[in-house]
Amino acid sequence: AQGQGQSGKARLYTLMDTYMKNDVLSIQEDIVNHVEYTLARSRVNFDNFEAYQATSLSLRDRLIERWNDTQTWFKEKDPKRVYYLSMEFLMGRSLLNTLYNLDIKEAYLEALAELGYDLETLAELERDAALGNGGLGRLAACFLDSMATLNLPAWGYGIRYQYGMFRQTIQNGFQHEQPDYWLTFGNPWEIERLIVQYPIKFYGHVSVVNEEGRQLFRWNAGETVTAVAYDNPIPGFGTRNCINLRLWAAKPAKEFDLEAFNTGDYVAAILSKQRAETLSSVLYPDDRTYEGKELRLKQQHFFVSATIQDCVRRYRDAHPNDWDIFPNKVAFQLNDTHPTIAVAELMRVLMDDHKMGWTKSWEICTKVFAFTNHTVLPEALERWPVALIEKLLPRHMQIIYDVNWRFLQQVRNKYGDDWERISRMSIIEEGANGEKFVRMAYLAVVASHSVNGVAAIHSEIIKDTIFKDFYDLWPGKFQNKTNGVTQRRWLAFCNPPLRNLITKRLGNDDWILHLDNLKGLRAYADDPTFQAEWREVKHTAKIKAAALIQRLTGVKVNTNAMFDIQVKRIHEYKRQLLNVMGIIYRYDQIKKMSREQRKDVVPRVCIIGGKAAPGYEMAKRIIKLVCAVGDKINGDPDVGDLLKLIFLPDYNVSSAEVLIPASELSQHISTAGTEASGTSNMKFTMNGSLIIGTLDGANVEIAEEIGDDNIFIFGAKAHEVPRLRTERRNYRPDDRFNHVVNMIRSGYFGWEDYFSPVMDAITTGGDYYLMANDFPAYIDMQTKVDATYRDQAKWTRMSIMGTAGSGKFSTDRTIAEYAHDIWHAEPCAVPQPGASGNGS
Ligand code: GPQ
Repeated sequence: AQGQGQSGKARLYTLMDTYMKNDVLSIQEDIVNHVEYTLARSRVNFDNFEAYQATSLSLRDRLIERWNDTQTWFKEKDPKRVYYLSMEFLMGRSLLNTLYNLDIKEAYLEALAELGYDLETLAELERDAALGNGGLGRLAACFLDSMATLNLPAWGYGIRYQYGMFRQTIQNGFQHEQPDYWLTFGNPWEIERLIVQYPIKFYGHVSVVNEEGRQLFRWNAGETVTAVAYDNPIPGFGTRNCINLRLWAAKPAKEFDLEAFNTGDYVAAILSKQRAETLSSVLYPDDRTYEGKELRLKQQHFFVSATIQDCVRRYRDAHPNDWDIFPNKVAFQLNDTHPTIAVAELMRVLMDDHKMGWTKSWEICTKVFAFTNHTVLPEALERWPVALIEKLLPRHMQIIYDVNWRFLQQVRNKYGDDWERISRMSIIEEGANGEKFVRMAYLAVVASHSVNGVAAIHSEIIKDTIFKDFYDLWPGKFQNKTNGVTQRRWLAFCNPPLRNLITKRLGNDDWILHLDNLKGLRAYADDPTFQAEWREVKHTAKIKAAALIQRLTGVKVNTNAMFDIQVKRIHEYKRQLLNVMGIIYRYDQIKKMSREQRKDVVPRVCIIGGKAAPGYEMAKRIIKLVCAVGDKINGDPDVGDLLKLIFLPDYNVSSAEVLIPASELSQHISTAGTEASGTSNMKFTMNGSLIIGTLDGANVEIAEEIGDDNIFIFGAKAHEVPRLRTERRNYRPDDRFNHVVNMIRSGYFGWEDYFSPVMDAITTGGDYYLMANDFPAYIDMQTKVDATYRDQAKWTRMSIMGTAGSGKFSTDRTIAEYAHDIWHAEPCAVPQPGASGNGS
């Protein structure tokens, strides 16, 4: 009877009130309807994978309701929008995250159980969405969760790669890369928007035309591809808001090349169009090394151009012919330099497509762009050859030259004819052999109103080093935004026993939205009952991780040993080598002990995991070294359960969700000044793992928050590193270090020829990452770790204090700071259904 007699809009709004129901029966109906009508399988006979698909599709329906309501609401309220531009979004799985964020996990669990399906089993069937390499991509994913949860009118924009991060297998101790064709069985979470399409231009040439007495530049492209939108709903926690991650896929352009058509080569004409799809097909698996590949630049322009067109279109729908308030309605955050071509693209759109003058266009640009830097490693800084940009994006190259010319005028006005400074600061770098490059980071700094680093120490370092001249010129542009992680995925959802224990002790689960509340646990840090429960929770997680280890490696580990974990991309600066060398030293010590002495050894399971970029030889050798040392130790009856070394293959978001809760000690041991922030350090701390680490990245702030006594800090400080590097020549390494080097060199673990470049790098090769320098402090600190572990009451206290002190490291805090200090954006919360008539 409800809504009877209504028609048109009124009737529609009434119908909108009948949202999908979340009782067990309705959920079951929705699932089996998808089995039958979407998957076209029989509703009385479907396997686990079909059950996973149908379950996900039924959840997607629920997400779509929220998505539609949210986007309708945003449209009506017209708040300032935030666009997070990133080449990478390392999302992982969505099933459990959606169930938890929508707070319908229990109902689904029961609904599925009654139908004869186990939710956990189904969840395991989902492929990770691994559209990212590591920290930078995972940060973007955590940001989306917090932006949705904080009700910000924000969207993510990126690329829908068909091949995500490669799958790593270990064969005979060597890394092998397998393609990750993650879409093989479809992706139930995305919404294909075939009507949201934009043309993306490449190559060709620029001509000047006169129109209405003005010079206009016209870019006649040589190649056009189409960008098609795929929307991925991102639900917030404890809110109805559901934001969007829009990923672009390349398709052939609609317009066919009639000339080729007419010459009779019809098939060839069509086949050449199919090549457009390769543009968005594969994620570059190199972490922090700039490669300079043309396809990579194409990918950058492809997703940026589609995004700028989409955002400008959205703005103009709301504000036709009024550019003045564009900066009040739009903010673009550049996730590292990868999307920096957006600066030239927006200038081009404003000047060439919308006939705006330079000054006004530039003013708009400098108000809407903000830039985040994620590394100071020189090999990561993008420098595109001018010749390449000129060929691929001729109009953009002109614009970049113009930007640079005007910028250098400004520098000259301030500093006079200081040619050295001018050439240092130039966006165009002139190489020794006359080759010219565009320094993308400088373009990003010049065009942005805000430049930030990702941890306090890192934000200081960029002001003193890579951006020093820019900081002198514009001190007010620079800020810090310390990274965070979402405590939903990384504590509440991946570690239910800990979630329950914390909630029980704090009396409520408000901490899932207000992580600072965890400090309430400090009062119980010494409480023996609470400590016992805390250890029990850890042990439960260790059992789960041990099962994963056994499944992936065949090795059975003792869950009463200390779980010591280092998982992250393999890179020399992260110093997995320091970890292995420490393990070799430990092994050698144990070997030399009497039976009696061995009784005092604290048993350890050392776990190292991470991928090496396929072309990074040194990193691959380090993986082989870990495996070779592991083989030796794990098969040695003298050692038994006292020490194990596991290389865990294919480290990814899903295995992190199992390993991090199980960790008791985790290693964050980069050479001080090299790790911009690190984010797994935050996840480990939240989950009660103690850190052994250097004063680098966010470790510095973690130590501040949890207290110096609750973390094992060792090694050179960032400000000492430059001097220590110059002193390498005369440095006499400690005997213990030399001994370990000799063991490796002499073939104790086999493969001595293969390992010799690794040993050369840290000895005769100059030891850039200061392995020899930090090794003694590292093993001494490991001795202290063992002593502390023997005192379980003390250890547990430190563990609790870590979790209790990790409130700062929520991306909710990080995102609130970005919104306030950089984006000047306000929350825009969708009313709950019924609250105010569905936003009608
Ligand atoms: N990071 Cl430049 C990446 O994961 N990939 C990259 O290409 C660059 C940086 C990391 C960085 O190494 C970590 O220290 C940060 O915690 C992370 O970005 C997020 O800021």
